[in-house]
Amino acid sequence: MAKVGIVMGSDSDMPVMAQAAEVLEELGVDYEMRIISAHRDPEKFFKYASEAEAAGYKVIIAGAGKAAHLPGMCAAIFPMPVIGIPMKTSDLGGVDSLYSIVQMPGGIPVATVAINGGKNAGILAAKMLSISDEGLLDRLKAYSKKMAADVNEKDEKLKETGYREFLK
Ligand code: RP5
Repeated sequence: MAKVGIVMGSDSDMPVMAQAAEVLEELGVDYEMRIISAHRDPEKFFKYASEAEAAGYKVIIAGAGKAAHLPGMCAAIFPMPVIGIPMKTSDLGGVDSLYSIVQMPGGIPVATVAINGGKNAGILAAKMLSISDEGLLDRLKAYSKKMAADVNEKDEKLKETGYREFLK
């Protein structure tokens, strides 16, 4: 049963939402991905959010752009954590999406990541689930160690070669 629901307002959000899916796969977390627009198909959206707990989701990652109401409306209905991803937009650069998602009224939080922050949304969802999953916590620790090793490897290479060779 998928523990994370990944939902986006449009297929144009897919490249960013795929980053969340990829990191969840890497960490061995099951997810289910859907395209459901709160604005264009509100009835379907309401059904999705109302049935999400019974479907077994423990966290929802919701991404939207412009007047980005999808994450906030998920949080209004779903009783467990909702992570919001603001999409970069062509007219206002994603600040429109960011403000729409992050400025929730008291009582209905959305854990908002950076504009186009799909990867961090996936990691944050995994961290939430790791509170009650020791195996996942171990995989997250290994993921962090690998990141440190990767950056150290680059630093060693830079020290060895100098920046001109490094850039080649
Ligand atoms: C939102 O409107 C979507 O999340 C998307 O980011 C934005 C634009 O949608 P499209 O016009 O690209 O379908 O609902």
